[in-house]
Amino acid sequence: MLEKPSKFLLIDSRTIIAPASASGRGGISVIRMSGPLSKKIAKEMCGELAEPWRFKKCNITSNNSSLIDVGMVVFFKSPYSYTGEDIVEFHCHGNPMIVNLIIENALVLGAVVAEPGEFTKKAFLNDKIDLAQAESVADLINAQSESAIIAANSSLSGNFSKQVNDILDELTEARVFVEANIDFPDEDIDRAHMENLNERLIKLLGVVSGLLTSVQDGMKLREGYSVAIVGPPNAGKSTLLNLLARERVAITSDIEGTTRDLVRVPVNIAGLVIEFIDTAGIREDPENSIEEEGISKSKEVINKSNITLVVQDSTSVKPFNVELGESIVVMNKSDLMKESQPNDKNAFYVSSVSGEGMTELLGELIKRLEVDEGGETVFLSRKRHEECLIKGRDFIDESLEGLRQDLGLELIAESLKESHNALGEILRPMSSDDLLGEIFSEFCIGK
Ligand SMILES: Nc1nc2c(ncn2[C@@H]2O[C@H](COP(=O)(O)OP(=O)(O)O)[C@@H](O)[C@H]2O)c(=O)[nH]1
Ligand SMILES: [Mg+2]
Repeated sequence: MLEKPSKFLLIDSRTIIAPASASGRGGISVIRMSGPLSKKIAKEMCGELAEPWRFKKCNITSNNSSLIDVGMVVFFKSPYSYTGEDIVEFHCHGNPMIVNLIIENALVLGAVVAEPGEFTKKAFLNDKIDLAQAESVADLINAQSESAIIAANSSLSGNFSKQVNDILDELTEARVFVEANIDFPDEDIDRAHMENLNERLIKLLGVVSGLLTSVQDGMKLREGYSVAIVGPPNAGKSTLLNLLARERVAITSDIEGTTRDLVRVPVNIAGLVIEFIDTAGIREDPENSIEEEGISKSKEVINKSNITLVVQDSTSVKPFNVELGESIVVMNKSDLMKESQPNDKNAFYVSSVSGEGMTELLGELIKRLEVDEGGETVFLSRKRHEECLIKGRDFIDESLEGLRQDLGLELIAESLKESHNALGEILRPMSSDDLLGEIFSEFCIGK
């Protein structure tokens, strides 16, 4: 028998409250309260509320009836609210003291301070959103580029979840067929049906693998890109970094070995956040152990970066025998070049002093880094999603192998069940409190 998917039952009597807007002074601050006591507490502080989902201008008073603020108050009636519970929002003047007074009064009347991410956790537990969507709420708040915002919104609106759900539906159908035939002897099972199962599983394997690729792109977009700047000493790596950062973040000089520590600068280019990492120059015979350490750090950075810019002084190219992954050769100091000097067709000639050639270099960089920007398949994703998809894919593969080797339907049913469980975990983990704790603890308070 197929087991029913596990479903959380939310028995939560906590009425939680927290500021929903960032702390500090501003035009307006928003405080959010969710739970069974929300309406009652709000009435005690503000008098009669307007009908649900309508703002009402209210006197917000403390428990000894003194006026804290005149603000707008709105009631979201369960189940049509973010958390699925009764929610009240106070929109008050943007003063942290006012925010604190409103919260303190609500606490006296029975509310408790919300934990980080608790509103979204309630939304998840009440089935308003699945776990991948809940994760995308945090990603949207933390997004640092337009691409990341678009991708987080894509996940939040359920594009990623829908693809996972479609795979789960397909797996359910396959499982129903397999389980229904388990008790029949082999010769009674329609061969055409078995072939059809085989074809469907091959197709499904392709779909899961495709989604895995999108997820891996989404992980890169979420984590941001990093580009290592390496090359021989004095090639102008730090000068190039300063030009990219539009400020003097790294010390430059014509003394070799000036840069020893890594200098990291996030730069927003064409809607992507790219962290450039300037490194110590690498040469064959470092003069002392400090420099040696800088060089070994550079090698580590090369391994962790998405792409490496290998910077050379175009007027005096030095040997640079370091193992590189994806890389672009940058011939720097083009302003000092004499016309007769040979042109390396595969390199990008720039001047970190005048900025000449930078547009072409950055164009190439973006082209090489680019994921499917703005495409509908882009969503922000995490290692967790990747792990579930890999597991799910491998179990489908195992079931296909079972079919090939005629291992019997019990084993195939078991593989399909494992695949279903692994992929289901993306949207709704079976029972892992630790996982939920880990995911929601990275949220800010009030979300
Ligand atoms: N003319 C010219 N000088 C440059 C250029 N880039 C760097 N330099 C100079 O080359 C020297 C070494 O630069 P630096 O950035 O410290 O090199 P690094 O060791 O690779 O980090 C400094 O004196 C810079 O002013 C460039 O594009 N044109
Ligand atoms: Mg340097």
